[in-house]
Amino acid sequence: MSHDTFPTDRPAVVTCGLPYANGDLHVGHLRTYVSGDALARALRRLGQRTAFVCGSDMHGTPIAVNAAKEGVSPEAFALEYHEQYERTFPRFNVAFDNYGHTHDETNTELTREFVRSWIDNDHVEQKEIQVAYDPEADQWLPDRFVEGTCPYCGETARGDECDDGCQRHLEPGEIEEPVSVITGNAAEYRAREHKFLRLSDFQEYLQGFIDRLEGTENAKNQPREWIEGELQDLCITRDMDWGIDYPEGEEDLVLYVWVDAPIEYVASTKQYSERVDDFDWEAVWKNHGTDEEPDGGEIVHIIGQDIIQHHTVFWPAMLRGADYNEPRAVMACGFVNLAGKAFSTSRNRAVWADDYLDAGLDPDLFRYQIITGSEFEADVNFSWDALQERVNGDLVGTLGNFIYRSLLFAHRNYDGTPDAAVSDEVSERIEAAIAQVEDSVNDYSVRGLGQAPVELAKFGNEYIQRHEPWKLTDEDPATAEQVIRDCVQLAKACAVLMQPVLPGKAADLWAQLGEDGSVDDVTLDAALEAPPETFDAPEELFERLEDERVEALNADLESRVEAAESADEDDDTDSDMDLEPIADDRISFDDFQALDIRVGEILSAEGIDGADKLARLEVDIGVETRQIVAGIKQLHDLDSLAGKKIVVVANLEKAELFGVESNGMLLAAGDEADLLTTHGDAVPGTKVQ
Ligand code: B3M
Ligand code: ZN
Repeated sequence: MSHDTFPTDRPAVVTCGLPYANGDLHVGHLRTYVSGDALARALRRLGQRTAFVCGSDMHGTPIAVNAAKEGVSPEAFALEYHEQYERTFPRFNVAFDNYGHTHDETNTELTREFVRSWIDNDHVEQKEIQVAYDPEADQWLPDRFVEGTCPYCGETARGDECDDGCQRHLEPGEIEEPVSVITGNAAEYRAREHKFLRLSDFQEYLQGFIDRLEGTENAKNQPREWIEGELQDLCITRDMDWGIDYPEGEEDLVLYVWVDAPIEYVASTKQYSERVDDFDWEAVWKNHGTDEEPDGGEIVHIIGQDIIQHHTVFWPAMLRGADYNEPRAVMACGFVNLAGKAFSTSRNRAVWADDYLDAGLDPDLFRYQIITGSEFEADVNFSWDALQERVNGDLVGTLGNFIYRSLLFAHRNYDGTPDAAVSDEVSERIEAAIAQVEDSVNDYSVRGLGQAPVELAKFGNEYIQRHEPWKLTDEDPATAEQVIRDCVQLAKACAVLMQPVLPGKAADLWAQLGEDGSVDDVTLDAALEAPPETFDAPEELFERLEDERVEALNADLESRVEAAESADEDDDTDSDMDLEPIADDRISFDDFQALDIRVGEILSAEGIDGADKLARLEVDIGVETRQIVAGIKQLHDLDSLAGKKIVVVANLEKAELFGVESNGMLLAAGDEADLLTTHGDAVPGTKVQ
């Protein structure tokens, strides 16, 4: 089945992955929220009835652990962050129709109903499994209370996910060599009864589902491997106090956080439809189709790429098992880096949401930069320099410049919109821009939503330049009127088209045009409707971000990072005791000689999309150029690596990492991957011995 093109006559729900109520938000976290907001707004501009909902994720082990550290209850701890997020999102013009949380009554009730339906539909079974246990703390160790080795890839992993390695979800009992994070002792495995959602019941259904699913390529393709393989049952209960109690009697069990979290998408929609007259949550969420092909409203999930499995395997099975509709699309975004390197909240290497706002910067500037900085699926870089480039180029130089010069000319010479008809050329160009927005929505490209108005303004600037109306006011007043009439129409079209990504600025422009009502309420056709006859003198919509300002913002960030790093180094000197002992086994000189170690020079380095840590390097090792994959993506500014000398093991067996061949290994020291280099003039290819 293929879906009807947007807009459809069915209600839509757009959701964003729920933030864990577990810490301050930085601008990297905001990518999915501003993108979801832009998509929801664009759907409405297309005339699609759309609810945009989200909520805070209040449960799970990280919150329980952090609350305990602060000596407060998990509920009080999580509520404080929930309230903070509720205040922060609107300040970035992220306008949820409803923002709830997973611990509220609506979600608690609905979650229990879901579980009861699974039980009634015979999808739940009880099994004895091995669960990690800390005998000293006398406590079960669910999820992040235990760390160990991933059975699939051998990386260090936490109890329920291998977030440093293969990114797989891990079931209780799977992690090898388990260690308790409470005492640091080796954990024991003990037998325990738990409840499972039998995912194998949904195997065939999920295969059909994944063929119907729309969204980004990563979300459509990555799950195939899981869905086509044997589906493991999902353990839906945990030995914990904090969470939603398992509904049927078992008092010492709560539901796994990933059970109640996505159900909040439904609960939040329900809360919204209880507040308004014209939105029926059941029309969207309940299944109005068949068992094999559920149907209802249009559900679009916007998430980070690390939770694709949860949204394309577990969640559709959970919905199907309770006779609910299925997602139409899942959009999964790449990582956000800060000036080429990963955000690190522990090192304070972050631009916090409040830092951005406290700097007095307009939220729309950030929205535009992060949305147009790359395709949604790819990694994107945030930096003050990148922001400056977008603001001074696209927003001030193109969009703002075109609108201001057009409206100023119109106001001065005609007191508003000149009395003439819009030319065919301009109305066709506006129609093309409208089509670009419609296509971007249907292609799930939020980037296209940001580009459409700026490209239209670029056309406008060329159009003005081509006709030079300032020369015509005396010589050929009719043509001058015609040209300016076109420009005012283009400016109005820009207001309508920029509303999804730049909603605050679109509202300002709407007011400058003397329009009644709100640009939030119009559809794309308004781009072709006549602007008011008169309007006041315009004001510049955007201000340049000056170099001094950017330098100050950069200096601020750098000093913060340096302060955190030197605190870290102090810690390191204290922890000499942590150094690993020298290996007992001595190797022979011949063994060492067997290694072919060479000086190399990095020619280029780029992150591997979809891989958290991996980068692909082209390295000149004298005799040839090698492609090497290394886990340095988050640890180095990849753009600055070209030209650096490194040391490479050249005769290591080839390996394939994330589908990319690695032909050699670079040498680096420690957790920060401090790259080994040379200090003299050894040229690439020189043997290290
Ligand atoms: N709270 C955050 C994450 O894993 C998690 C998302 C829940 S979405 C239903 O990215
Ligand atoms: Zn793994």
